[in-house]
Amino acid sequence: MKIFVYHTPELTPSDTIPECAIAVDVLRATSTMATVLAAGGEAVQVFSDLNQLIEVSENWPAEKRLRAGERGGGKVAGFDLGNSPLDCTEEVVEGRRLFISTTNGTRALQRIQDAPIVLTAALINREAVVKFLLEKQPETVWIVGSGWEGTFSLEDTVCAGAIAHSLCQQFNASLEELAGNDEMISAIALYSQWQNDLLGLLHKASHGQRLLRLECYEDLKYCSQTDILDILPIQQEPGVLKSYHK
Ligand code: 3SL
Repeated sequence: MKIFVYHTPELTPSDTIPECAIAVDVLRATSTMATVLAAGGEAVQVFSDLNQLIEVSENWPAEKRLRAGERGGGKVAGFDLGNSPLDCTEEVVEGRRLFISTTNGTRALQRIQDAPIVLTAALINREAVVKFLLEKQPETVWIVGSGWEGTFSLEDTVCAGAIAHSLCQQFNASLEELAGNDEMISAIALYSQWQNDLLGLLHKASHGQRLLRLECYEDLKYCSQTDILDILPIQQEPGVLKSYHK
């Protein structure tokens, strides 16, 4: 297995596709997706365009759908939800499909949606992702950070490092054996430095600061936890993610 880390979707090569691609948006899209499926959501369907989301979800029974829209960290007017994982309780999401559009996370997913295996990862479901990779052993894995409008984000790269770090340990493999690019090694270095204070790192991150200005302190706290959900969102058809079962 070779693991490649890309800090943003824009940095992924356009002439090849990996066997397995993983989208990461710790703050907060992929944390929300894992939370929705863990709380019994039927599926998560992602859109980059808000109008298209409304159009497609119109064909779904109203009591079985939820529309979530985020722009600039805030909830889009007229939508049921914004992008806070804390709003996705069992009571709200059970048996329903979440139609969601966010600034960066949904764009990252769309960039990788042609890979044979597409997963989403966050710190909260990191180990579920690692378990899957150990079981399937895909030859090439891309871990793609969503970043913020094309730029690097600490929280996505630290999550990529958390996944790669656990894989190295559990494979009992050296960095050179697993590293597909230098970014993978630097992601592990970032994780190694911050693994005991991930909330501290999220507070320093520029998007963490943006969310703190929007009073989303509890979201940062929730998203900074590691391995609390044994759930793996996996793409079933382009743009539609369900929970993986063996
Ligand atoms: O950029 C995204 O996709 C979002 O996750 C951003 S936010 O955390 O909802 O502001």
